[in-house]
Amino acid sequence: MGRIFSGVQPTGNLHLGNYLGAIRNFVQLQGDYECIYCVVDLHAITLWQDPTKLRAQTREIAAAFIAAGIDPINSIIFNQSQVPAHAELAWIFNCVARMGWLNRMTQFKDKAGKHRENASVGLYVYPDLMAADILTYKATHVPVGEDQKQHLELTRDIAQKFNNDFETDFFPLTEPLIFGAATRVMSLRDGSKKMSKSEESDLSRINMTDTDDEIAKKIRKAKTDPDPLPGLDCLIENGQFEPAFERARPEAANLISIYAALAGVSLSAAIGETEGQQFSDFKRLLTDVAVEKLAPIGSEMRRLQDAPDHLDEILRDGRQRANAIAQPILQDVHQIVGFLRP
Ligand code: AQP
Repeated sequence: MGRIFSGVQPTGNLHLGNYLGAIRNFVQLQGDYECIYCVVDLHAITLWQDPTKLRAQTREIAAAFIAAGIDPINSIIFNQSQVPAHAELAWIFNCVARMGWLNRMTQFKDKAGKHRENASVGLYVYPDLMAADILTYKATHVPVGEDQKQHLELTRDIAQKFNNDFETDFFPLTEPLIFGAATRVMSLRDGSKKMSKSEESDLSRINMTDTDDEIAKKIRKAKTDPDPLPGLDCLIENGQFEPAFERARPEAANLISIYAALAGVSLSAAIGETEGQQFSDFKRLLTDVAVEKLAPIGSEMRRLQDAPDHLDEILRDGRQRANAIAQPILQDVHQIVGFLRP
């Protein structure tokens, strides 16, 4: 049985993109893999976080995992800072990864923007910590959204270089698992930008804890174009959108993908159902399915967050189980690198 590792940052505003691109897939993979799901609080502080909010946001992600259907008995749920192996292995990987590799990371460029000199060093070496998260457990597969593909490639480069440098085959070359009808959910206000927790406008995203009315309002206000919904000629053979169509009508492509993903149908089935509709009608359909699928998760999240002691107990149990896997692997790494054990 392969081993899955993946994480979500407790940076607030958990949204539909995080759910469709990642968390929903985490749920599906249980049973076929040994699953380790982490609230990556060390990653969160690469951008400043208010300490009180960080604690609440950490519990929010744990609640989302459970509310979405991750079983904390079979899968491991914990927060990253409680397993020291992540930070220790990240340091070793800081010494394996090359500056040139990190300079190519688009997420750093996007997040640091014009203020590169002012960005934290942590934000720059974020991908090394992500490689450590995964390889601390020798995970074989990592379910992520499309935006994390480049970091997964870097994880493989780090594993390969470590193995070459120390003439070993210790670390696996981890495979990304990017699947589902919405691997890259875009902003509701601008179809060229990804839906994101840090986007200022709350209208740009559907949060997992939004009420039915908020979901309906955000979909009603979502940006569209003047044309009716497209027919099947906007798809290519593999069932994906024609790139030229996506470039010309990014908002239409995004809303149809969200509808297909939430309704659990293929893009071609969604298009077959909605071809020629006006956006006003389609938005009603989309609202119904979004409320039907998301409202129960949101209300279960709120219920769980009202019992923080129970969530903390789950995280404590997860931490012990995660440590039990990570520590022996880290000891082997110490041995390979040549650290003296007293
Ligand atoms: N828009 C998205 N569409 C599909 N998948 C997405 N993910 C994030 N945004 C989308 C996936 O969600 C998982 C957890 O993401 P994260 O918490 O580590 O942070 P992120 O990738 O930086 O996502 P955000 O939500 O956009 O946060 P900010 O605004 O802080 O950058 C990952 O598997 C990610 O691929």
